[in-house]
Amino acid sequence: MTRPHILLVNPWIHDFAAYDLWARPVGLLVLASWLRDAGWEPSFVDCLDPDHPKAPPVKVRRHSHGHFHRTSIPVPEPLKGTPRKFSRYGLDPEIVREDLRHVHRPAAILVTSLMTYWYPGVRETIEQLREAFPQTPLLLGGIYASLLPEHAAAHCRPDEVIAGPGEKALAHALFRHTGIRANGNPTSPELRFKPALDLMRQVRFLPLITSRGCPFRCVYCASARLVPRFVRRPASDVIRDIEHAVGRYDIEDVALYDDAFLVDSGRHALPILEAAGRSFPGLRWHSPNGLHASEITPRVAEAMKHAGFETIRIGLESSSDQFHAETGGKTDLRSFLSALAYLKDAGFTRRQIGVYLLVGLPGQTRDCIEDDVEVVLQAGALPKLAEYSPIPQTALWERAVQAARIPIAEEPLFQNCTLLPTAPEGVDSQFLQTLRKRIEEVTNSPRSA
Ligand code: B12
Repeated sequence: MTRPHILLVNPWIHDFAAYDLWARPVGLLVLASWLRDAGWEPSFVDCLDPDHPKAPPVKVRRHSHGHFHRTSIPVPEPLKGTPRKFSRYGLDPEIVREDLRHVHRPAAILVTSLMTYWYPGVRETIEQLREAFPQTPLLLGGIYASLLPEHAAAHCRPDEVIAGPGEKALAHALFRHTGIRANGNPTSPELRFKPALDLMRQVRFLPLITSRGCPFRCVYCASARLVPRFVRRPASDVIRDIEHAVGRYDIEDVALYDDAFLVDSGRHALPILEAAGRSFPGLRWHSPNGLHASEITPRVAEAMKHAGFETIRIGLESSSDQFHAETGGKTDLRSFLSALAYLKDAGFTRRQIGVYLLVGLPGQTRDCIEDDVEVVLQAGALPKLAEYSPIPQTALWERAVQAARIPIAEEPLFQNCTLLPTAPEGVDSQFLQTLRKRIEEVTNSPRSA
């Protein structure tokens, strides 16, 4: 019997700015593995594909990250007046249209989504898919669909919105829409972590996910809403997957997608990193997503160095202990400073240790932000200002709605971090530019280690 065909689609991004910081649609590719196991034949169209032969070549930076191809498009109505250019990131629509003409008619289409404020790209993608396959059931899932399911149903008009981790709900939904029953176990832990990398045109780096969710409940973050139970893959399986990927693809870089890679490191990250250091000496590791400072011990720092960590990002968010006590307690200043000392002892340089600082939170003053930057600079690391995006369904959401200058609850485009929607007077792009200049001056100075 031939396997039923299912088309998986990674949509365009519409935004002021987007950068391919090891960004791949891991959620969608994880579903592809499961679908394969359940008897389907998945194919994949990536509107962001940096390796499409018809797209202008993208400049790939050191360590396999790079720019997306982009085209200027009009600023959406609600954002009119924002003095910044707006773009569609990814392939030109004609290229995608042409590719869709060559896709064998699928029994169902799955579209993923990421940032809530990227929904216009999702909508455009769905419109194109409807043109190509008007009769085919189309299901929308992913982060935007999970955080704003009603908005997604009304504005993107899929046949169904599926919120949350897709595996379980998808089996039922596919049966309802196609009459095809999936076999296999949709929640098999083995498959929840295994993106079907072979569906990508080129595997430039390994997107690695070793755990889902996070045991912390920070008020500004949606991780626990998106994945209610923190689950981890056995370290030995992670190592086996890396081995497999290294054997099959020409890769030198690993990008971690975990929210809480280092938590309980003795049983998880340490065995992974120590085995990686022994078995894959040339591999470079990157964590564009923040790591937990409190989990960095001297042994963890050593293991990170030995494994080949190159890009470390720590989620400090604020240097104030009061802030941490009030928002989730994932770290405090003392733990952060110890972590930095251990990382430095292990041989990491300032440039390798970026420290995320949240800026634009409701009620956060300029003084607080300046203090945070100084603390990180003094400690010998690289401050990375991360503009706060208010996220529906998080504990901080109601406060953000109250504090916002623009109606973030009515229009997800206003949740875009670039707009600093909840920042108090004075915390604006000019202020951030001044801070970034100061950071550059200090970190570029010859005395900076
Ligand atoms: C990795 C990651 C990144 C990566 C890149 C991600 C990428 N692929 O492009 C990096 C580090 C670059 C990044 C950056 C940012 N991120 Co981010 N990121 C994440 C993270 C940690 C994981 C996403 C992921 O891949 N998960 C793993 C896969 C397996 O899960 P998944 O995609 O959700 O897929 C599952 C389900 O959703 C579902 N599913 C998915 N697709 C489909 C489709 C169908 C049809 C179905 C049925 C189901 C389904 O099934 C999948 C399997 O279970 C999430 C937090 C989280 N836990 O989700 C934040 C998150 C998405 N990021 C967030 C934010 C705020 C940001 C930044 C704005 C931070 C900042 N201020 O700088 C930037 C902006 C990026 C930009 N402008 O370019 C927010 C979202 C905000 C919002 N308003 O929507 C999140 C939710 C974190 C948070 N703070 O709560 N991010």
